[in-house]
Amino acid sequence: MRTIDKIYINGEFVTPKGKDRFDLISPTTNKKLGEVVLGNNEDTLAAIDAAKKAFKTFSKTNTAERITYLQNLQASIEKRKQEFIDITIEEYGGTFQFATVSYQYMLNSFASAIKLLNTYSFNKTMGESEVQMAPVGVVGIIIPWNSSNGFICGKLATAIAAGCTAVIKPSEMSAQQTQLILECFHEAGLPKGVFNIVNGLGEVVGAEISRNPDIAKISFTGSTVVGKLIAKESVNTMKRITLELGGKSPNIILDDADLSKAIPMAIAAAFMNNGQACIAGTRLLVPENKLEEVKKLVKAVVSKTIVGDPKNETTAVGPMVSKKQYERVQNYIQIGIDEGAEILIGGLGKPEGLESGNFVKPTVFIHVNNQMRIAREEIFGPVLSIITYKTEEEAIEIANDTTYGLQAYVSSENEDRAYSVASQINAGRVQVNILSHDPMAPFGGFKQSGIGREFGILGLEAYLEPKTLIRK
Ligand code: TXE
Repeated sequence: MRTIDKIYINGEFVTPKGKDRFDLISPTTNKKLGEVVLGNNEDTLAAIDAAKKAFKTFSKTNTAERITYLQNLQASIEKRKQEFIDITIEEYGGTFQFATVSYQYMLNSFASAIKLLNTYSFNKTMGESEVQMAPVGVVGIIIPWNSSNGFICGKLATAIAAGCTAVIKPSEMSAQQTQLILECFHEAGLPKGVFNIVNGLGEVVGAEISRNPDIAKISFTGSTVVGKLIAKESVNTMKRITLELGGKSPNIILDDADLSKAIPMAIAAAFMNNGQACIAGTRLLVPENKLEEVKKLVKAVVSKTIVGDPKNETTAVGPMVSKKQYERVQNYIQIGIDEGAEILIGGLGKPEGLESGNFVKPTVFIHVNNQMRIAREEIFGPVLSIITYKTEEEAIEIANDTTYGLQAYVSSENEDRAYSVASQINAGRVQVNILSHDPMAPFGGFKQSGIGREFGILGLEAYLEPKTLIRK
């Protein structure tokens, strides 16, 4: 049993003024792992004040200094790889495979921020004028539980590259993961107040960050519902906002695709991170005349998908993060049944022998139409809907018939054709015959999947304000 009873303000681990506690529960066993003491409003104000003071000097640092800080942060996490993997598995229920990828993502976030800084010019000439790209100010970073430290690194690396200071509010469910990264970052020797971390509830700590006039920008990853609340609150003080929200990503299998490659990739895209991924490919669009073949292959791949203890290196799908998330996914499976979709494999209840954790049977629905709730709403669990189409045009229409637009996938043996289809999909990123991530390219959503982009030059510029200097 472990109690996380410190938050991080102005370069020090301090006892929060808040007294409320939140239980940390293992998703694999549902046994209590420990507790976290939740910060309150006063704690949040203290963190914002520290970040505001630090901004005065940190905003004046030059590129070389910021590169050194980023290198130090990166080095601080390099030494503790195994601990990051272990804690992601224990506290979040991420599989060993996911925890390993997630750790690499953390390192890559710093590497790509350093790479950007090596070429980016904060002084530009536009027209007859000089344009200075100035750091926007104190940034509020609000993140969820589904890749906690990955999100902290991605957002903090960019904030620091831009010369901003930050107040970070992770999910209360990720307190042990937060504690580990804090111990590392503390050793990196950054000036006091450059980053501050307050554990706490969204409606307390997150809400204060959203309304506080000293926060200039918010970078948020989470649900569309909370993204809208943050956007409404932020507009009162004209904060800049980057919102990375939900998705209902289509995966178009074109009629010339090699199904022996495309289907295993589709299952991996749907069930990645136990299905708790904003980019999960949850709508599989297949040519009507290939349905029988697709059904056979999907059944074969899913029945071999190993569900179970996330520690096991071969496990592909671990438990849902919480009982609440398990129930949410069960509820959606019931909705699918009630709507008249048919279960090809999986279904309600827990897999045999895994009753003690929040395990869900990886579930695939057929006979889904795109108007059903299981095809329109983000489930955030290992649930895939197969939808058939007759023509390429219809496939594109179905793909785009969604309120979301974060990611899409296309499979075809003909790259040019796949590219042409990809270019007609309204999504921030389309993966053609691959599952990958490019930390130098922008990432973010069309429509209700968010506002703005992270990563690459556009991601960096979201933390900068252009200042035009017109001289005689
Ligand atoms: O996310 P929330 P939850 C989706 C997914 C999931 C559902 C609920 O469908 O089932 O959201 O998950 C903070 N002001 N995604 O409830 O609530 C909160 O404390 C300011 C998609 O965990 O969006 C946490 O730190 N902040 C997603 C963060 O917002 C507030 C990832 C995200 O929590 C707040 C996770 C408020 N009023 C869930 N209320 C993705 N796109 O990857 C809460 N928060």
